Amino acid sequence: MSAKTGLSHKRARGWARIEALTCTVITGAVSRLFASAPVGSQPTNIFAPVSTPADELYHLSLFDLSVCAGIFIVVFILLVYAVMKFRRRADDDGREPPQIYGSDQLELAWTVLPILIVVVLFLTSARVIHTVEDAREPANALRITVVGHRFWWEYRYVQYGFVTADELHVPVSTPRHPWPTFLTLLSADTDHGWWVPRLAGKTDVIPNRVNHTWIDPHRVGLYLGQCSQFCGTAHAMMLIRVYVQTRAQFEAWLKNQQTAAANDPGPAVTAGRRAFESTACINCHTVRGTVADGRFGPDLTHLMSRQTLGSGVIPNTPENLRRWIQGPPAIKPGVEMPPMNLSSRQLNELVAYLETLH
Ligand code: HEC
Ligand SMILES: [Cu+2]
Repeated sequence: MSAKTGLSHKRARGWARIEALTCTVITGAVSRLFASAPVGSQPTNIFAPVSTPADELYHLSLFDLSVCAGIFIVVFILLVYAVMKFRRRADDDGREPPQIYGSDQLELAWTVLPILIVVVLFLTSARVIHTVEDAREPANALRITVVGHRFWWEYRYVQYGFVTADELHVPVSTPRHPWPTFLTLLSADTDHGWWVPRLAGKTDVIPNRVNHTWIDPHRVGLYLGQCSQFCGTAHAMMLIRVYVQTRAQFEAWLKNQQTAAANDPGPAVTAGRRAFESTACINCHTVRGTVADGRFGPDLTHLMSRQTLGSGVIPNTPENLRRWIQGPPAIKPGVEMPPMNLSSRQLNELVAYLETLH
């Protein structure tokens, strides 16, 4: 075998390997995207919007992606063509090829075309920003004030006079029965970001600044999100849960939230309530209808109506509740609630009391 054919064999094998690798990467990514759970059931999938602002962003990003893909394909084909056609040949004479300067046509093409593309991208983005930011708030809109805290979310239902935490409940909003939710976002301490990908884009939550966003979820379900601005140690555990309910479900939930705390008699519960009211819990937590009126931590009036504890970190079960009160940092490192050093009996009583807060 001559040296020359040996070289071209090697080159062919190299190409085959690159080709195989590219294929694996692309098919891997595509099957990742489509193979797992059906798109509709993925609670954070940015490619499955269920609310107008998220839908606008989705279509804009598809447009931007296809423009970029078009540019990529054209440039890549030209590049491959140039590499193949002008590669060094065996009979090359080693002299410098002719040098060409100044083609008005070429220079115009590669100046004007990119400018046009950028103008189109700018205008389409501006249109989406206008649709999302300047939407008129209808008179029947549900208005909620969101307050970001390190590392949990406070939700104030201003029209209904109650406060809850971590799990946002909103009604479904259909074209025939629109009932959108308009959010006013404030921060109690540092920068946070409210982001539920299937409902809307990110909105920064900044101290001393009032920001706004809105959602109109078309489909009932649970949609998940995440604080999107690094805000401290437990930032990654500052999760967001949005429960989109039918009108009837939502109204029943509203009615329950508006009531004061349950006052269940029974010796274990009474002892637990006394333990709660005589420890530092009440400096940080509110339970409406009791002396507890702290605002530093989540409102616990209807703690049992929540499915999770610690801003979506663990399921709300009696056992987890006990573990949480015993030592929150063991579950959520960096959390702002200190371990309370309670005796085992006090813990049991406290949990028995909290379990009555439906
Ligand atoms: C120094 C203030 C402070 C004290 C004292 C305190 N907590 Fe907390 N608590 C917090 C904060 C802040 C959170 C939110 C933690 C997070 O999710 O990041 C919290 C969260 C909780 C939660 C979870 C609520 C939810 O919706 O996820 C429960 C339950 C709870 N505290 C109960 C208690 C009990 C019971 C006591 C008294 C034994 C107590 N806390 C004392 C600040 C406090
Ligand atoms: Cu945060």
